Amino acid sequence: MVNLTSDEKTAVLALWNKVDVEDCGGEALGRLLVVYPWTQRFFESFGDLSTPAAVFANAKVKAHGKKVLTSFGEGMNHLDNLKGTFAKLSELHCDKLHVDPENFRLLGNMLVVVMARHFGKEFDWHMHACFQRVVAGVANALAHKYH
Ligand code: HNI
Repeated sequence: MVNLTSDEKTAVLALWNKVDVEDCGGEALGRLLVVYPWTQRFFESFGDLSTPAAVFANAKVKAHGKKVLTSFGEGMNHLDNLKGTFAKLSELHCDKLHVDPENFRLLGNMLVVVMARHFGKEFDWHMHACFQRVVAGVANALAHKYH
């Protein structure tokens, strides 16, 4: 559940529909790996992540960022049922991938930064507040099945 009015949901979705998931996904995941370098340990198979330039040029980072944001986008269409939407992925990240759920929050923060950079003034304080609630809701949903 994300606490947004129906007008806010409409506005957030309208902005989301302009997001290029490949571009923004690669940038958000890339920023996560650069700003919080300990997150690189989940992506040892991705090859060279040794410098910011290497991270942002890495095709596997781009491809995985696209996958993650595409999945995030599914959540955008189910803002009233995020826990159900992300239940299977929550189990996967917990049981198989062993990703600490704090990382979902860190990635959410990076996504907010990327949205602000891409949309500039269109990403105003109100949109920012709404979007912050969305990323927190997705992070909660992904953490929900952890035990
Ligand atoms: Ni995440 C795989 C969605 C955050 C580490 N992740 C996936 C897949 C999806 C996905 C979809 C592919 C699943 C499959 O193969 O069936 N991840 C999401 C979403 C978020 C998220 C929606 C948050 C918005 N994942 C994170 C974070 C990390 C993370 C923050 C670690 C820092 N994810 C992984 C790893 C894999 C993964 C590792 C497996 C990658 C691979 O292909 O080997």
